[in-house]
Amino acid sequence: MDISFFDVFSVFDTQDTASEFQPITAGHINHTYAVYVLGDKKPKYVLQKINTDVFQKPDELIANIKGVCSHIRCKVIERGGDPMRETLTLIPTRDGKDYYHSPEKGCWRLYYFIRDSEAHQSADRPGLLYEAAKAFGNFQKLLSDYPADTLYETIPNFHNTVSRYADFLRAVSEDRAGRASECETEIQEIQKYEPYAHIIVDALASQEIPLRVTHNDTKLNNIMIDNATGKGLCVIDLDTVMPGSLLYDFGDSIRFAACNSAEDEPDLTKVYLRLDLFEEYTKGFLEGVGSHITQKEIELLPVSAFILTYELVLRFLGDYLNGDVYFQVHRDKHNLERARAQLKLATDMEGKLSDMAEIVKKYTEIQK
Ligand code: GN1
Ligand code: MG
Repeated sequence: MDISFFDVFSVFDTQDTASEFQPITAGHINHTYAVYVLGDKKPKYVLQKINTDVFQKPDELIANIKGVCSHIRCKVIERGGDPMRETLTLIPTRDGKDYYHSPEKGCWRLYYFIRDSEAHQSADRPGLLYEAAKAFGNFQKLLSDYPADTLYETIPNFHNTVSRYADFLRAVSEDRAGRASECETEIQEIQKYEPYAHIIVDALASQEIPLRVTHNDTKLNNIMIDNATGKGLCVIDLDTVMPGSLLYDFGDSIRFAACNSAEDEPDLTKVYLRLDLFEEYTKGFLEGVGSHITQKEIELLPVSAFILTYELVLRFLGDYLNGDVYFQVHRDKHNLERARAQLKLATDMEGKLSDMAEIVKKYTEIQK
C-alpha cells in the first residue's frame, strides 16, 4: 500500500506544512525520514515508522523514551543547557497521543530534528570519536540514577550473547532459506568462539558487574554532533534503552567506530580494528563516565569489543540463514557480507586484546 507521508505528518500537532520527506537510510530496523517544511531549508522534524515486528509493544517503547528524555531534559535544564538540542522531543498527535497508530498505515512517531547537527557514519575527522565517546559516557552518567525497574524490556535478551548463540544454532539447523552450506567455514569459526558468549552474561548473573540503564545501540551514527562546536550533542535512537551492562555500550561503539571500514565492507582486507581509534574512544568514554565504572567493568572493556562484534556476527549470519527477515537488506547477500566483515573484525580484535588492555590501563591510570 502507498502511504502518503503528508497524510501521516498532518496527524501530528504542528503548525507547519511539510514540503519534502527525505529517507535516512542508515538504520536497519525502522524507516526514517527527515521532514522539510515550507519556508525552511533545513530539516525540521524526523518522522519514523516503527518496525512493530521488532518492537512489538510500541506503548512500552514510547513510555521508555518519554521517561528517559524527560529525565535527561531536567538535567540539561539544571546545568543551563538547551533541552531542544540535547535530548529528543516527541511531538504528540492532534488528539494528544504520543504516537500515531493506524491498522493500514502502521505505527509512526515524530521528533524534532536536532538543528545544526549531523550524524556521522565513520570517524571522518580527528577528534570526532573522542567527542562521541565523551557524550556516550556522559549519557550513561546522566541515566545512572534513572529508576531502572520502571523501564520496559523492549526486546528481551537483546544482548544476551548466550541466547543469541542458541538462536544462531537454531537458524543453522533449520536452514530455512537453504543457505547453510554456503557458510560452512563461517559457521565453524563461529563455534570456536562460543566460550566468549558467556563472559558478560555470567558477570552480570554473579553480580560481579552491575546492571545499569544502558543505550544498547551505541553506533557512532546514533549521536548527533554539533556542526558548530564538533561536540557530541544528543544521543538518539533510544528504542533499546533498557537495563543492561555498560560493556554493551562500550563494546558496540568500538565495533562500529574503531573499525577501519564500514560495517558491511565486502573487501575483508580493509576490515580491522584501528588501535589509534580504540585509544581515542577509550580516552573519551572514561572521561565521560568518570567514576561511574567499576574495576571489573574496566577489566572487561577490551573483551567487550570482541563480544559485541561476535554477537552481531551471530545475528547477521542467523538472519541470512533465516532468509533476511530481521535486518533491512539493500543488496543480494547483504547480511552474509555484514556477517563476514564482523567476523573478520572480531578475529582481528581477538589478536589485539592485550594491546587494548594496555590502552585501557593507560587511561585508567591517568583518571586516578
Ligand atoms: C540495528 O537500526 P539500527 O541500525 O540502529 C540493531 C542493532 C545492531 C545494528 C547493526 C533493534 O540498529 O542491534 O547493532 O542494527 N537494532 C535492533 O548495525 O536490532
Ligand atoms: Mg538503532
